[in-house]
Amino acid sequence: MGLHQSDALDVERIREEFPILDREVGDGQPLVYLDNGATTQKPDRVIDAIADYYRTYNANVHRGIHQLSQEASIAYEEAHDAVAEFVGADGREEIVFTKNTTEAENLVAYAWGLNELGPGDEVVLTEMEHHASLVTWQQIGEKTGADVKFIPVTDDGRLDMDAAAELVTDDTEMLSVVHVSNTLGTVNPAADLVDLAHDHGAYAFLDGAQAVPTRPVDVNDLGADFYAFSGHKMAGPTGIGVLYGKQELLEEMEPYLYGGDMIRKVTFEETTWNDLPWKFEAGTPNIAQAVGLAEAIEYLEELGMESVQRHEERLAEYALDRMAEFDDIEIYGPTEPTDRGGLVAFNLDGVHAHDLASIMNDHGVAIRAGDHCTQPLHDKLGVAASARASFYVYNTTDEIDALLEAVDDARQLFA
Ligand code: C6P
Repeated sequence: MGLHQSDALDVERIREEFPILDREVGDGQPLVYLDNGATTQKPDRVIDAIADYYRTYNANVHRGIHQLSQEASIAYEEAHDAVAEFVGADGREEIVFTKNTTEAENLVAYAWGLNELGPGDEVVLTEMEHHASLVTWQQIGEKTGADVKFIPVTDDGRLDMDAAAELVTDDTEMLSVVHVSNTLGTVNPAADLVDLAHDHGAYAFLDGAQAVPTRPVDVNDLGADFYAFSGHKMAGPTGIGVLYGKQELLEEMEPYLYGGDMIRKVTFEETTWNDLPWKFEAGTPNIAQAVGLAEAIEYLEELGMESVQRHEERLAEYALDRMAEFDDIEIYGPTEPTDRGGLVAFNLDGVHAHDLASIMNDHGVAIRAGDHCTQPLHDKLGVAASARASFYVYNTTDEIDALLEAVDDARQLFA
């Protein structure tokens, strides 16, 4: 059992592990960091693991027989094992390191979609997809002639599952769904959607960018064919993301990028591919970032992902309750905390989300304002932008109170 493993997270102790939380912003306000959906902060041990790699065993991987290269290669390969175990994959063969979730989406869209799709085929997405998936499949649709359809979002911010059952047909080749919406906070019924895809012979891709950092995820339990997430949203570094793919599918797929390390044998006439996952990891990879991600995973495992999820749910519930006290705050997404992730997007009557974020900033409160890379969803909601507070393991209810104080300030200023 890890140091922190218990029902509730020891937030005071956790905060000490994140050096950035000590800093002040503006004219001396303590930082209240509520922009974790965009990227989370990093604990000392992740920063140290990256520095230790550069200080003591920096070398390229899979290219040298000298000791440093061997040490770096082992750490890089073991990072794949750590990720595989964390998300319940069968082994490192199923874990491809990418730059981020976006690159993982593009990898499947290009390596699979471009080769397999054609006129008459359908790709089904949802109206709450992030641009990383929406724009990517839209482009693949344009290039291949495949139709791209969208499962509608209901007024209470959930997927219309009756419409989903109609939209997914035997012509559907891929169902790509966000596991936890970065705007509505909705936790989608991922396993049911995977089953729906499989009932029609389609593959299922889950975008887990907001899910893996905040709750236990087991790709085998979900049955997903592909699953993607980013290291930087889970206390790890930027520059590293993960594509999980079922081994047999990755074996069949063409590579996405060509070059060094992804090959087995090259002649002037032809090339054969390396084993998984290296077949999809061309060129010098993000070694330091892989080391940092493995450390972040160990850290989260010590906290316990069930405890992380409960903490997120408690904060979301508190924020929803507090915001519900005010008639001039419109909340997007499910208003009950069930099946909801730890983020709340909202608008204050008469105040543009950017102005609100700017007033928050004056209070030392960091939130995101804009369309959160879900423009079509915002169109559907009838707003150009929203403000979004998103929580992580170090956030407290006091910080949500600070957010509400800043909202009050904005209310007075714009009254
Ligand atoms: N959402 C947010 O503030 P990248 O940028 O590739 O690491 O992740 C893309 C991505 C894909 N899917 C979902 C559900 C996401 O939330 C994100 C990233 C950030 O909401 C930046 S737009």
